[in-house]
Amino acid sequence: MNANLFAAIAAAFPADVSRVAIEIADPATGMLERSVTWSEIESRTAQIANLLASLNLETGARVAVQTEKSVEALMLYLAVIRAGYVYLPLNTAYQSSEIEYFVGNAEPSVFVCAPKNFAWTEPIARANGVSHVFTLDDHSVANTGTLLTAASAHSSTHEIAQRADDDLAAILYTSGTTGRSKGAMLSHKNLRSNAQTLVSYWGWTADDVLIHALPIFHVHGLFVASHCFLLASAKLIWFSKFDQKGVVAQLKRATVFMGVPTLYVRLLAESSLTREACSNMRLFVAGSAPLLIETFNAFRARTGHTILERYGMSETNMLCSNPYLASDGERRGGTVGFPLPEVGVRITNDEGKRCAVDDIGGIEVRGPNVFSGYWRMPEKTKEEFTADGWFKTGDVGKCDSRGYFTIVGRSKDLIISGGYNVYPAEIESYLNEMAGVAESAVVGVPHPDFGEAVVAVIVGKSEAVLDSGAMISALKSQIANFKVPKQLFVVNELPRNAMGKVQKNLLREQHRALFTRDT
Ligand code: MCA
Ligand code: AMP
Repeated sequence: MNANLFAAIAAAFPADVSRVAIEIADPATGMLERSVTWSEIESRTAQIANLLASLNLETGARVAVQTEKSVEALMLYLAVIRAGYVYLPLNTAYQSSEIEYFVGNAEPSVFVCAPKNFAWTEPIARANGVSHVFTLDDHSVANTGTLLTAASAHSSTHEIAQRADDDLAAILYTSGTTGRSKGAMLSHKNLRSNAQTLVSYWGWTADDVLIHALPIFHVHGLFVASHCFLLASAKLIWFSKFDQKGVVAQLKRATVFMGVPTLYVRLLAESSLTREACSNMRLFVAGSAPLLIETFNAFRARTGHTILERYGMSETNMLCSNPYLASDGERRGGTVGFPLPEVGVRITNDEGKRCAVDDIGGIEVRGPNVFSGYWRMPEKTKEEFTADGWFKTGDVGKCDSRGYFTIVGRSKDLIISGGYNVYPAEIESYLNEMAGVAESAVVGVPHPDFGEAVVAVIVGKSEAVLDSGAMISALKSQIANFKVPKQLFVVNELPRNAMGKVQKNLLREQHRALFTRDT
């Protein structure tokens, strides 16, 4: 048997491959612009896979990709898997120092960028030993760029590369509480088993139509959404960018939607979101960040639909989900439901012993969904697994007597803003490097749109005159825009406890109402 994830995808193709697989919508209006059939998925991924094969890359070679969201970029992902190489997606917001790190650390053989970024990313790639640099344009200028030009010279039939369960399929970088990002190594089995579980647990069929409005450089949009549609041979309505008006305009034709909580907050702000608009829908899925109970309740009141909240991580794919079928239980707001079939989830105390019902502890997971380790970081990998093989998520939670899991916090110092992770230590390291800065503390505070927003508190060196606006502008040129603090305060000193540790809880409390009227 070929354990290549693409073999499972190809086996699920519909008998009639002339059927439309993807309809591409104009993000703002929702009007459909063009479509892609299953046979085009087959031929386009084959051509790109043949191009990659012609480059004579070593086994396990990484293909790093930083392009705008487009169906062509999805084809590239599938082609990399198909050809048996390792896909490395990069957030489109990353700046040069971030790209430099990822390329330097992962040592990809191929780098694919947006043409508009070629001038600055190509030198970084070449300096880090990348042999092949291609461009791939976005949705607005589809089918352009050197990647597709080169691929068009190749055959549109391709034999799927033979891969074993544990062979690497993707590396997803996830930041560390201290130090730099770590590459989570995901195998064909990790991705395939999780996708098959979700297709069955969430009741997918070939009649489903999924609105895809998430970015495709993270687990949620790249794996959960895309794999479910592919393995169910369903249909996608493709948005290159989320826009609430455009999405609501297409809801009537769709059956499934997936979003981070910010997308639900924005949908609720749209008056055209009504029961009627959702009358064809069967499932709304939320995850990647906590869904506020207010959002959960407001959505149910407005649409009659109960959002299914689930819980995942780059290292583990999806681990918990509220039930889909009423016979399995109700969907409970504020919880992430039950461990998925075949996935083990437990709560442990500081001594590593299982907690009693309702007791709070660390969330640990094991199963076919769990990654094998961090790329070239064996020590870090060892630290994150227990002696008996469970992965320590860094999330803190509890399990009630009916088996529902609730995430109550995080032991990792992490901010999740609009579904993107921001590690305070990383932002602090940039701030601390700036002229005149003695020290800094970065915290997340409630934000009505993004859930949490990044705020920085700075202490200047004596005599230094700090300009918070200039510091924010400087950060914007260095790091991805979603990581840049929305506000920056200059203070005389940071609050510290008796041990000298900065009391971030006091800073969070002090700035709690910065973006909300709630005091
Ligand atoms: C954009 N901005 C943000 C964010 N996004 N600020 C904070 N947090 C954000 N998430 C800022 C930009 O910096 C910019 O600021 C301004 O908003 C406009 O940028 P733009 O890109 O136009 O914003 P947008 O299109 O409105 O994007 C908001 C968004 C997007 C649609 C909510 O952030 C998004 O798609 N989030 C989803 C992320 C996701 O897929 N996460 C899944 C991770 P300025 O103008 O000052 O420059 S997977 C995961 O977590 C696990 C495994 C799981 O369980 O799924
Ligand atoms: P990432 O590093 O992007 O994979 O983010 C994974 C983290 O997102 C998890 O460790 C959780 O802290 C958080 N997360 C994912 N889903 C949920 C959820 N439904 N509720 C709360 N937090 C979540």
